[in-house]
Amino acid sequence: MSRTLTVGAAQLGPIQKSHTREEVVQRLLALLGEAAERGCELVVFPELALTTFFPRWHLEDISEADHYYERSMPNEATQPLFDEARRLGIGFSLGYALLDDDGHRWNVQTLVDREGSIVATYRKCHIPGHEAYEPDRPFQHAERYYFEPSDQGFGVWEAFGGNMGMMICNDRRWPETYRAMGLQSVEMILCGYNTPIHYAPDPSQDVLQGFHNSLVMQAGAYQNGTWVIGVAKGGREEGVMGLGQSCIIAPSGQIVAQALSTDDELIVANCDLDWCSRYKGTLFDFDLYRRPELYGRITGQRGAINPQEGKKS
Ligand code: CDT
Repeated sequence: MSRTLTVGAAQLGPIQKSHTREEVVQRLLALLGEAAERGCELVVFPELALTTFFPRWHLEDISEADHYYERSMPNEATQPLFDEARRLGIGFSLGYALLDDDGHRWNVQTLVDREGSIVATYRKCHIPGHEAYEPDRPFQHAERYYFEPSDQGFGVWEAFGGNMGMMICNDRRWPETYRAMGLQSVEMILCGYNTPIHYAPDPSQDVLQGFHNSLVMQAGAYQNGTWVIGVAKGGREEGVMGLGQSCIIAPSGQIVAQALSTDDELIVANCDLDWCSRYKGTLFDFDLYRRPELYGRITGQRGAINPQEGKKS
């Protein structure tokens, strides 16, 4: 039986503060319709795909941001997306902010199968940016104020005929993200992102945003023998330019499709999940070649130490 999955990366252009959930869902539905015409079985939408990227503003009272969070999924605004996807027989993955019944705030991505059932909801593990207001920045990146880091880690789920994982934006920059899923035989990682071009702590990185984006996802795909589907919300949103460059990356590390615009744009690839075994069974045969007995620092330590510290010069 063929294990080729036709996947669409449904990049979004900007979502302004004034845009309603209903307007955004109409855009998602248009991309879903195009995906159906192009034969997709799974469509991946970006991180925080239902609202503007609100962590760019710091609000003294966090409850003033409550309207940016979903309280359940599906809900009234997103039910049409669930209904249409089910009617078309297409699965999808959607990023959004979740305020749960216990008052916890998560940055999540949900995977929905072709029958419309939720497979899993992943909580972002690496929360970038800062917590306190930083007046010198042209815009904030206060994700650490708005979201808790996941308490669940990295899962892999059997769905769509393969082993599926998820990660969200900044997670893609950390090799541990891919390896934690690689060790669970992941064959496809779905990743939504919002990456501002301007990085205030070190603006020399601005011109490298596109390079770093593909660098980390191509390396993660290759080193773990997995497909990676990276999907942006890009373009000028509330005056802040976001990176597009959504891409579909093969287990070889090669980019097989890439968005050309920073608008709503669907890119599609036929992803052969059996391609993964060519890497997992050879160069990256973990069982044969890994040296976990030497990797203790990776889980035992967070920050880097200086080996010279405490030593006599
Ligand atoms: N959304 C998100 O995680 N964005 C970060 C921006 C850099 S940290 C300010 C990213 O890693 O792309």
